[in-house]
Amino acid sequence: MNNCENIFALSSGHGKAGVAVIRISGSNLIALFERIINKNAHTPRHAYYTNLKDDSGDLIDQCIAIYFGAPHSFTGEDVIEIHSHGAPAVINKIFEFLRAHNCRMAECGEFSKRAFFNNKMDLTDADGLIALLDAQTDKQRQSALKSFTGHDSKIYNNWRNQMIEISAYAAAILDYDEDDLPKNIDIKIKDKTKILLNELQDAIAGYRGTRALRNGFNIVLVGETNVGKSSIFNKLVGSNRAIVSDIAGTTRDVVSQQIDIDGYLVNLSDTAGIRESNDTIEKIGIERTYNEIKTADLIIHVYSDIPTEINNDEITVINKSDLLKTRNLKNVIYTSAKTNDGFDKLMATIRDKMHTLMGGAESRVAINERTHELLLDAINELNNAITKSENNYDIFAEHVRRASDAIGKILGIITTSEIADATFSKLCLGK
Ligand SMILES: Nc1nc2c(ncn2[C@@H]2O[C@H](COP(=O)(O)OP(=O)(O)O)[C@@H](O)[C@H]2O)c(=O)[nH]1
Ligand SMILES: [Mg+2]
Repeated sequence: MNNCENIFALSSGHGKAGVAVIRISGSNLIALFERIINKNAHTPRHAYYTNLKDDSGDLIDQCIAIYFGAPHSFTGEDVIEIHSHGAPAVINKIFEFLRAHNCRMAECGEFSKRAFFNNKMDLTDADGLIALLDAQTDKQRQSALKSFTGHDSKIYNNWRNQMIEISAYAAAILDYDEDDLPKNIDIKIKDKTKILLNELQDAIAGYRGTRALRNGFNIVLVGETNVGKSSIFNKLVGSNRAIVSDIAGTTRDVVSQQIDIDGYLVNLSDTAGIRESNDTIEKIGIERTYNEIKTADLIIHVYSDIPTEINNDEITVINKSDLLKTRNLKNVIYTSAKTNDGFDKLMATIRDKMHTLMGGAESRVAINERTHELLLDAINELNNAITKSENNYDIFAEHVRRASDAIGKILGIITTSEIADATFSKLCLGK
């Protein structure tokens, strides 16, 4: 990567807006900044009101411009922010001006990538930033912000430092006299490794919860045709999103809607009723129902009469309670999409299950697909160190060192440019 290039991007949203923020980053932007503010001197972090003119002296717009000198900026380089009026024509004209002044349009995530290479953030912070920019609900915002402001980075760095220390002591056992080493160091490092292994295993046990917190809690409505799944779905999302009809097999595709429950993002899906069918399209729909079930965090199994079996991992609902004479089953919720009966209880039960899975995840280290794999690698190596090294401390040291490498990759301390590229390309232009 060429750090000397000056890059720019629209950092605010696209479309008509009152104000647009254009950000520029580069290794030396003082001359450009003073050209923008029409002055021969400047104070960093000071908002200048300026009539920005192009090189033929025509006014482009009245703007605010701020200069952040390296390293005290988002990227760690010199950064200029131009706050202009938000019209696309103004933005294009400013882009033209910047191109004429030795700047080029940034690639996706290039600002963050520069911040990463200038040690302004590590990869777990970048993961947090990606999640923050995607946050739709308050809980997503809180969780992402925690990662972005270094909560995860601190935990991973702490684990890695301990592993490096253990590995160094293990390697020293063969090289140094017993008297030169701390007493019982062999026992101490094994104990420490076991504690670390437990901590990592505990973190990975929270993967489902942290994933649901970040990407949404997947609730899937399943059951036979005509039991009222689509009617319940519509009640829960608060609109007539899914088609309701007394014709069996009406819902033939998965209908999904995102809703916010207590600040948590929930992906609610209505599915095709499960039955034997010769209809090609309905069969595809039923296949999709099974796929949804695989990724579900919670299944609401809907019946309209006595259930064949009750699975305690699911919420069992008996709908059309308005048509029932008796309701004596335990561990089921009786609802009526017609009279609204039972919906308070259904919502309370959903909330309960959701809080159980995600509430605990809020204090944990965030894990995504990338970090999940690496965390598993680290666990595997620590496990090998404990169970497979048979008092050979060189082998023990090597396994723990590999575990520390896996954590180093999570942080991006040990990285190939592909890993960094994959992370930063998820960030949109201007970040
Ligand atoms: N009486 C009564 N009818 C219902 C209730 N819920 C749904 N229905 C009716 O049952 C039929 C099938 O409903 P639908 O939601 O399409 O079922 P799905 O096939 O499981 O999605 C429709 O005619 C609905 O109006 C209910 O609670 N009581
Ligand atoms: Mg339906």
